[in-house]
Amino acid sequence: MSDKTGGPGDDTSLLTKTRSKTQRPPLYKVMLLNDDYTPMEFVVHVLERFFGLNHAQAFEIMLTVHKKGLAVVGVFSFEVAETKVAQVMDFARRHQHPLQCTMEKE
Ligand code: TYC
Repeated sequence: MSDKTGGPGDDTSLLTKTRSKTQRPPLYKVMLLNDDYTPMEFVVHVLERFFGLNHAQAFEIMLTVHKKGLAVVGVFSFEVAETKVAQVMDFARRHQHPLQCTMEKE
């Protein structure tokens, strides 16, 4: 019997599958910027409080920012990164320190 039923295999376009690579959600680097006024202890406290670092890790990253001008403090999903930046900026503002925290797509 001829295959004119409109069933599978009748239309060649149905055989063209779009191959889509598995999509990973984009990640965002959260960075701390150096300035001349924010006390070192305050920065260490911020890193412990908002990024879950222990004192030694926090001190090391603070020193990297102090010496190099900036450092990545963590990599997160967009929403988590946005929340961390907002928390740090708000905490710094409330303590009247000019500390800056930014995020950038990885
Ligand atoms: N440079 C500051 C000082 O000498 C310390 C500092 C470190 C400030 C890291 C901001 O993100 C920063 N007091």
